[in-house]
Amino acid sequence: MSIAQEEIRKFENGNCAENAVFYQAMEEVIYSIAPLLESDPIYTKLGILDRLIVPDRIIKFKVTWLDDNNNVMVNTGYRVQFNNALGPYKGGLRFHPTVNEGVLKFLGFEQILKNSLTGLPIGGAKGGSDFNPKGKSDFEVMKFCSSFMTELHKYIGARMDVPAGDIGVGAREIGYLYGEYKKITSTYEGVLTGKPFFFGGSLMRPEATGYGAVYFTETMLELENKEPLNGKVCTVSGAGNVALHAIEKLQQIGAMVVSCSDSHGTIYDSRGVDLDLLKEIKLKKRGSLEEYVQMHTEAKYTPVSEYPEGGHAVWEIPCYAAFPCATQNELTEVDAQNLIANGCVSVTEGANMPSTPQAIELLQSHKICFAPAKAANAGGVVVSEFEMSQNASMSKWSFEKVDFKLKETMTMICKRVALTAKDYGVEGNYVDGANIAGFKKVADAMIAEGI
Ligand code: NDP
Ligand code: 2IT
Repeated sequence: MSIAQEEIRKFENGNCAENAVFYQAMEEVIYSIAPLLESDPIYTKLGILDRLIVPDRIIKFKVTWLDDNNNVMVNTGYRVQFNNALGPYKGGLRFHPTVNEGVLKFLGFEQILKNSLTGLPIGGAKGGSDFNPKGKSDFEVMKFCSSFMTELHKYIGARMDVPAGDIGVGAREIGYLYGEYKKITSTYEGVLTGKPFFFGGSLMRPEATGYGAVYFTETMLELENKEPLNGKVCTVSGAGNVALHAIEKLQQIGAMVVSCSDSHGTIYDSRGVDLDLLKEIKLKKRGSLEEYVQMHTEAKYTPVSEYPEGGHAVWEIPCYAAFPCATQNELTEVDAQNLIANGCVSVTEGANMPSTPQAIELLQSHKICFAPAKAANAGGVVVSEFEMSQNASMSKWSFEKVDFKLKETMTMICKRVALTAKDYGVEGNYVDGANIAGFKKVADAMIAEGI
């Protein structure tokens, strides 16, 4: 029995709850790439899949720090270095209480194929901690980040492994992590991306994932002969880095965004959401969306406790295009049924794996244009790689240059995914197209580099 079969057998036996999301991600890829494996026996002969699904290494460490009351706090830190066939390990850090090895393996595995799709020289990794930044003072976040980097710095480097942000890790955390790295190593190098602009960050890195998801959707709708987003009602979930910048770009191109959500509830504002207020509440004050309805009393706030059975309030809102941008498995079969019933035409995954397999199957069977995360949200890591290039050459690119190259890259990824799907007899299936195209490039590199 191959490792892949063995892994799936374990999953089917329900032995490894912690790894459920990793198996979910892996199973989708295994089904998608079947036509490729059948068409060329070299991949099976050289055990590429079995080698790809096992990370090169998992680093797990203790993080101790003092809170503001001088209590000793202990968290667990991780870095999953999955595959560096195409370039240095690359992928974000997530700070969230739900982080464990399984979550980071799912994210790291997706990242290998995502980074491959960009055509840029970057391998796949992910890391993070079960540390919860919510409710912590800036000083506590700084102390945690310093302690986290005290251990992590041993395993990263500008040409070895370059972490970035993800849920719970933005410019503030990257700044503290970078400060500690410099203190320990005395080197100013592009070892982290997503840095604030004034000490080595790239312009447009904060906007990149959200903007990129919209660029991808524009190309997909054009390729699928659907009407463009201009003037259309769109729904977005999440209210963090990805969601707010997706909203920003959608508004810039003339779409009407009527929703957003956080871990406590959902906003529906039929006149279009007030982005400045959302940024004030979520980015500046790190508050709850409930505050939005205090300023806009005509908007509706639905707390999580009132969500439909098995579903989410945000996907009950009629829309032309939906953008799940919060977290994994936030769009279920119930949600997909609601989107279909309300005439939705396209779903773009801004978050990583936000749709359940059942939801994807249902959406695709109803011919909804479906843009999978590893292709549609690649804009963040694309601009991260631009940041690495700028750091390596000690240069600064203009906003216009980064935006132009981001749009060009997202358009290229979309077309390549669509073409690959067509070549392998699954035209219009962007999930299979992304998995085949992403896998093939890494697999060919692994073959060329030997066992
Ligand atoms: P942020 O931490 O900036 O924002 C996350 C948002 O999602 C917040 O609004 C948060 O609510 C909400 N959220 C998080 N967990 C849950 C949950 N369990 N249930 C409901 N809502 C939740 O993260 P990002 O915007 O950076 O990341 C969002 C998604 O995009 C993730 O899947 C991430 O992996 C993915 N991604 C991020 C990239 C990046 O460059 N940052 C690049 C590519 C993908 P609250 O405010 O209440 O915490
Ligand atoms: O999921 C992702 O692509 C990210 N969190 C961004 C990774 C990066 O290295 O910029």
